[in-house]
Amino acid sequence: MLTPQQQAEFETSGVVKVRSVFSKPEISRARTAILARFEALNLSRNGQWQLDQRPPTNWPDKGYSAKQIGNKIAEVECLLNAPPVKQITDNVLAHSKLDTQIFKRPQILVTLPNRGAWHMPHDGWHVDIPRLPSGQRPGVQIFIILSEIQPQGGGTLIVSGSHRLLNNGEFIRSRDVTKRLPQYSFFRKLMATPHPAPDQYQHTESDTKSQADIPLDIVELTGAPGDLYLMDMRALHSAAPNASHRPRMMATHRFLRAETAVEIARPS
Ligand SMILES: O=C(O)CCC(=O)C(=O)O
Repeated sequence: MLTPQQQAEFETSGVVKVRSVFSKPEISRARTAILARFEALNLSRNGQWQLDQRPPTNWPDKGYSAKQIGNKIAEVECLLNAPPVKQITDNVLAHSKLDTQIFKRPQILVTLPNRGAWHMPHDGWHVDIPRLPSGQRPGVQIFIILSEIQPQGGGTLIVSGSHRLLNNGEFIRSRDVTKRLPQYSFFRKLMATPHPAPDQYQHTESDTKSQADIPLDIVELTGAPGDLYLMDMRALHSAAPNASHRPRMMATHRFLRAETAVEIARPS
């Protein structure tokens, strides 16, 4: 499924986009099932959003709580279990046996429109697993786009290149990865408070090349329904405001190597 160029990009950046992985009917089934969950909150009807009466919320309020919607949706699980996803994960995880206990099921990522202009978040940057002594790629996270997402439309943000930092043969807890990254100026700027205004937010070349010539950049997950992104689970990432007029709809799942789960359970 991944071309040699996509594989090379994934190695270097820790994130790569694969277009048109799913058909319109496959995506439509998942969208309809998700929208049905929002009906009970009076936010959708007959498979369409009904947001006219609802004022936009202030970021980071996504407009509902994840508990109200739940994550157990067969039509979404069906996408994440589909053969192309298996081929891609096998490809980048060298056919490793996977753990299914730590991350049991996919997650729905919906952000209803937020009030005001888009801004780069300064908090909320995180990784979902520790850095591990083996330094192996621990797993990959798949993001599937379920509705058109334009720039500043709520797509997840990922720091490309960040998966190659702090692989020192040490066990570093997830929250300590976030605390340690600001030793590099790129992350100091990214997480600074107060944060620069969006038009002043710029990384210089020296910021992006600060560590062993590893290029760092922010990748915003945008695209068309059916597109997929693959992220190395060591990459720093964050949710982002949705400054558009339509809900951001994505589904995600984390594919963790079984060996990683063992390493997490018994850090050396
Ligand atoms: O895009 C989002 O809402 C956040 C995604 C995220 O942080 C994650 O998957 O860990």
